[in-house]
Amino acid sequence: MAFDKSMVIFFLIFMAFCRGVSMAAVYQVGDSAGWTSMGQVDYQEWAASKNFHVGDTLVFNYNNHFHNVKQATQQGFEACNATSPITTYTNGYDTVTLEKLGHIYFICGYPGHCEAGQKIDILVSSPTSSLSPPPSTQTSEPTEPSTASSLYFRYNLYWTLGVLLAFCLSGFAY
Ligand SMILES: [Cu+2]
Repeated sequence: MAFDKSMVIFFLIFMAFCRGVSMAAVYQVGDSAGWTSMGQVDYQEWAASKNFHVGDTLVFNYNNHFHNVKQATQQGFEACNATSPITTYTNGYDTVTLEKLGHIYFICGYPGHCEAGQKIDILVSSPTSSLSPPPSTQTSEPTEPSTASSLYFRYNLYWTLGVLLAFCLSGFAY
């Protein structure tokens, strides 16, 4: 069973790596409308329609004569207070990589823009593994598995590895 356990661990690392490489997404905030105060985009609705994960990238596309991007605290976000931002971006085409789980808040620092709705609350969640069966439940089963079930488990593991490998490779193809 030790061999199987090490395989499982390898597997989880492999999967995390694979997902990290092939599943990282780039989102242009507000899609084609970009980062604007003109009311074309409901940023809360936009954010709610996405699933953000660690490693994903946000792109803020805007005219930097009229807007900027300030990463705010939750209080700053709620009060539209841009006086003490965590980070300020002013390029007009700013990319922000989501580095940790939880909420990350952005507002526009120009007067009235945040109040007009140019603010966004991004919730970064951990990826849900929809493809793999949970290997931990199998390994935590009582000891003394019969030879048959052990063989079956190992066979299953290789099969799953093959499927995942194919999945990852197909991910790279896009
Ligand atoms: Cu603005």
